[in-house]
Amino acid sequence: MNKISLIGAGNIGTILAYSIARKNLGDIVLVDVVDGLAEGKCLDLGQSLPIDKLNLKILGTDDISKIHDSDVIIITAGIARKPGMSRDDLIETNFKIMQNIGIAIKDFSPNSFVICITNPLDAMVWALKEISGLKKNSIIGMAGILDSSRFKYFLGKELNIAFENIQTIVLGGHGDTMVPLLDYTTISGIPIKNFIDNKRISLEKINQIIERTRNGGGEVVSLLKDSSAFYSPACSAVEMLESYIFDQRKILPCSAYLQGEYGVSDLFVGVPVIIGRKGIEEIIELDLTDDIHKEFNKSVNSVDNLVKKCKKLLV
Ligand code: TXD
Repeated sequence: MNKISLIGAGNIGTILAYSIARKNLGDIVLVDVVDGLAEGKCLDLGQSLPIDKLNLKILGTDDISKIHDSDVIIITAGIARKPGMSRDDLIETNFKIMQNIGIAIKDFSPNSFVICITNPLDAMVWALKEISGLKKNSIIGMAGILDSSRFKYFLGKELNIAFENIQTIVLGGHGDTMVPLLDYTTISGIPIKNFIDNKRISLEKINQIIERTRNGGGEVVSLLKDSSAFYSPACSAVEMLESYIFDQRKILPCSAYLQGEYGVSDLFVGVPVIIGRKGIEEIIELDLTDDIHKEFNKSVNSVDNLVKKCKKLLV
């Protein structure tokens, strides 16, 4: 069985542990700094195993050294947004947490495939790579699958078409500057342009959906008040996890370390990648129109500004 360590036993970590157990994806180590939190949740989760005839090993602990020799590590440790907060407001607190975790990965589990979820995502995954020393194909950020799924959800509801028929990609940083790609949006292989030309949906409505996608996280936070989204982020990370452990080689929009691709260097930015058992096996470069490239570059700049803050915190 794969060893899957989850660092952070909060909202997303809990759904991750439950989903991984139900899918029997591997033995689970759940880590949290709050006394008894991971232990209590794992005791309860363990007691559900006999009901579904599952026999995986589950350990809840506050001792991060238990992540040793993990096949996969998924990180949700950190504070989440409250209403009125931007993802960027989390940077100082969550950077310090990434520092501690990066050192632990380096010391106890340097050969893992690491999926970071903690916000501000593109900056936190950059910090983790910097501190842990992981190779660029072994560390990735989860955001684009969630953002693309939000776009598919709103579009599917508007068109009254099955979500599974909608293909799309969201590029760029995980924030208000993310770039949903209409040119690469199809419904059962039919370009979305056909639906606009046939007046099944207006461009104005699509732009409203793009805006709602950009604010998708904030909309949930404003309703929940003291937490942010957790079901859809957890499901997004599980899709990445399965592509890795089963060597599915799926093309997925994820935050990956770029070294010249899309004209970007030394930053993690949301782009289409192939995830297989070797980790990030390929970064796929798309042709972008000048307008979209401008939007993409704006998003890259917002990531770069956050990474600059991390570089100052590093010293
Ligand atoms: O698409 C995306 N990437 C985003 C990510 C989607 C939604 C949420 N996004 C971010 O994920 C969110 O802004 C947070 O930064 C993380 C985790 O969100 P979650 O909702 O799970 O936060 P919680 O419920 O506050 O859980 C965080 C847990 C909490 O139990 C802390 O005690 C624990 O992290 N924590 C730690 N665990 C281990 N080690 C350390 N150092 C640590 N510090 C805090």
